[in-house]
Formats: sequence, structure tokens, C-alpha cells
Amino acid sequence: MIDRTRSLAAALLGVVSTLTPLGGGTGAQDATPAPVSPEEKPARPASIAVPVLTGITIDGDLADWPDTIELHPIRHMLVNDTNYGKNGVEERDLATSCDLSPVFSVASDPDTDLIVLAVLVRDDRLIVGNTGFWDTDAVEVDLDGLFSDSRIPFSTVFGRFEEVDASEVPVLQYLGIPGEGPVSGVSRSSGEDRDPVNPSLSWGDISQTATRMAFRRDGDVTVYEWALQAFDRYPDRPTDLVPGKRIGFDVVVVDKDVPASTHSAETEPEDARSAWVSWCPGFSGPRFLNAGSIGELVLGGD
Ligand SMILES: [Ca+2]
Ligand SMILES: [Ca+2]
Ligand SMILES: [Ca+2]
Repeated sequence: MIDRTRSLAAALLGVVSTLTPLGGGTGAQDATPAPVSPEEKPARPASIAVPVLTGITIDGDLADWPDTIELHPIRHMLVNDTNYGKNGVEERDLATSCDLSPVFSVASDPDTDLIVLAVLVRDDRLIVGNTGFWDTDAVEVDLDGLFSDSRIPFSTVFGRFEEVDASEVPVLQYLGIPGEGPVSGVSRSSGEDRDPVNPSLSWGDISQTATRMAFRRDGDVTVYEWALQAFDRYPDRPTDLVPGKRIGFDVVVVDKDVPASTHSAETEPEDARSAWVSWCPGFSGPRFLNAGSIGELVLGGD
């Protein structure tokens, strides 16, 4: 996997090297790979020992990221789903396809207690929509500061979209699109009217968090640069990012390549539905309902 990751990075960065240099900047200190001790064996199917990285500016420009930091592929496509499709890409081609080939780098910043995340998405067609989850290119980030196996039933959320509060959901889901908000057409959540923000926190108020995101489009690569706040309990108990801590984590890239022609995911022509591709393998329903279904970050440090 490491060799494949490196070859993907080389292939992708070969394309974007003059456009989105990941590294070579002087703004941040070098990322030191986190040593993994025997007691830090992976607990989830997808696991990263994340380095410490400070001094990142969230502006969509990755020149402040060190070139020593590892890139990870995002390559698990949701198939046989009524909301999403292959969008013309086969899963096996996600490492090299000009239609869609996404990678990311991630680190923890102990100075700010935030997770920093760079997502690079080579994507042939930029589509930004504001009506729902099905009409736009997007990135979804799932975080569980408690690293729990908590699970809630569908009924907690579905049918209560405007009332349910993020504190009731075991996984916080941050959403970002490469354009102006609103995200997913949300104008009201947890019982309150919301401004059209981007990024957004599903069922919550992102202004009560320190999370932010900036995007940039260079050639055929969309870059999302994030600083993300995890919570033991949203919004009053943020997670302390201490060395050795595990954080539940997944990152998902959504690729839509033609403007939506209908008003729901199910009614979009099957070949026009967006692709949904996750870092963590497996799909047992929406990530935010099941904290044990996402991967993990194992935090490095001194
Ligand atoms: Ca930056
Ligand atoms: Ca595409
Ligand atoms: Ca697209």
C-alpha cells in the first residue's frame, strides 16, 4: 500500500507540481512521522499514525505543507446505491483517472488542538450545487473525538433533519463544497435558522467550532485545506489532541460531473449521479450513525 501511495503521489503531483506544490514552503515545520509502538496497532480497517504539523495557514494554498508528508489514497467507491453511481469511473482506476483521483494528507497541530487536512482531488469537471448532497462536488469529513463504537438508529436523524442536534449524533460530519454556500441546501438545523455557510457542520452550528476550510481550483485539481476541531461532546467539550490519542476519522470525496437535472438523488439519471468515494473501506449505512464504521487517526508527538 505504501508503494502504491507513493506512486499515486508521484503521479498526481507530477500533474499538479507547478500548480499546487505540496511542500517546499517555509511556513510550517517539517512533519515528523509518528512512531507506532506495539500498543498502537491499528484498531480500525483504515489507520494513520499522524505527524505533528504546526504553522499551517488555511488558505487553499498547500505551499506551506512539507513535501515529506505522506499522501493517502481515497479509493473506496460506494456502489449499488440509489443515491450515488460510478459517474463514469471504475474503482480500480481511482489512482490515475483524470475524471477522479483523490488523495489527502493529515496531521495534528498541538498548538491549536486542531487536525489539519489537505485533500487534493483531480477532477475533470467542477460542479457546484446548493440544493442537496447529490448536486455538487464536495468533501465530507467524519470525526469522533471519543473514538467510540456508538451507534444510533436511523430514526434519530431521518425525519428530524431540522430538529436533530449534532450532540445527538456519534460522529460529527463536516461538509465543504468548492464554491459559495449553502451546503446541501441547509437553511435550518437544530431548531434554528442558519446562514448559508461553507463549510458546514451537519445538524449543528459550525461557528461554535474552530473548524474552517479554504478551497482552490488549479487546473483540473480541486484543493480543500481544512483545520478541524474534534469534540468529546459538541459544542462544549473539544477533544484534547494529546500524543497517542486515537480519533475516529474518515474523509469522503463526492464527484458530480454534470449539473443536476432533477430535485433528488434517486431521480437523477443513473449515469449522471455523483460518485461517493471514502478513505475507510466498507459501508454499513451513513457514517454519522455508526462511530465504529470509520477509520482512525493515531496522534503522534513528543
Ligand atoms: Ca495553506
Ligand atoms: Ca469527475
Ligand atoms: Ca466533478
